[in-house]
Amino acid sequence: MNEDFKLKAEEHALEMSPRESCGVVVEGKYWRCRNIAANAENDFCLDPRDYAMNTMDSVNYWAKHNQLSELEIQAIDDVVPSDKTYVEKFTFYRNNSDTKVVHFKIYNGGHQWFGSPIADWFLIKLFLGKNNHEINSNKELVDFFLQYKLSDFN
Ligand SMILES: [Ca+2]
Repeated sequence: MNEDFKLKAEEHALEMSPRESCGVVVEGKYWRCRNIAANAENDFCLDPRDYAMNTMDSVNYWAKHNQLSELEIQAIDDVVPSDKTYVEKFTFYRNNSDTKVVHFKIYNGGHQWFGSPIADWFLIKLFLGKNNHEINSNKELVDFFLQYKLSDFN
């Protein structure tokens, strides 16, 4: 096992002393995190902004975790060009397996619940960005999970 992460953690601890240092180890690599504890000399609290993965890192993590070696990228028809957003569907899969990781990438979209009529309200769009009308988040989630049975996870 690679012990490099221990050296990186020790190095970080020495730099931060007398404050507590903190970090996470992901796949053998040490990632520094900020300590946001009120009493950082005796306690630690990881800043969640430091260990949250961006969207594609998260998608790739779950694809790798599930050993999904194949990727299909499907452009969804832009049937509502007036919303100024469009979609690509990324499906990670493996032959001879029902396991999938599906990601809908909305280009120019906001931080929205896509397809919701409420997401078109002026103030919602003002604060959260553009809605998309090629997909409906509710429908995609339900359709995805209906492919599986609870007994699949025993
Ligand atoms: Ca569109």
